[in-house]
Amino acid sequence: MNRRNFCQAAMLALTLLPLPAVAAPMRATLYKNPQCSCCEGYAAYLRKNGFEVTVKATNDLAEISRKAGIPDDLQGCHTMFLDGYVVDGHVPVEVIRKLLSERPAIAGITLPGMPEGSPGMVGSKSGPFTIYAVTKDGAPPTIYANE
Ligand SMILES: [Cu+2]
Repeated sequence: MNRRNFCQAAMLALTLLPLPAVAAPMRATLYKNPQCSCCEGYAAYLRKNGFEVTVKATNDLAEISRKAGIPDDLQGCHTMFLDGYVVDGHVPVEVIRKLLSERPAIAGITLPGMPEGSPGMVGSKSGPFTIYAVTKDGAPPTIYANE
């Protein structure tokens, strides 16, 4: 086998190798107000949990959330899109994983406001967080998880 053929054989072997068992990181795009720093804290939290997060600063956050199906009174401080869903606010990663494995027929989930002690926020948690499921068909939000 000359060197060139060896190279081709090696390349072929590489292509035929099974894909690594480790899943590719989940990609997410997070929109936030330019001044928001707890939003960066939340992005860092997700990265630590294996997500690949692109942060985009915008002055139209409320509009982006509304279009994604989040009612005004349930908006969190940032709006993230991943795998066909919207995830609004400081939602714990366990609840995102639940969403991605259950894949319900909803637009997404939201943790309204900026509760103390939630991922990316300072302070200590005083009770379970209520995370709502929202749809785009005008149906009232329902409780998706208490975490
Ligand atoms: Cu925040």
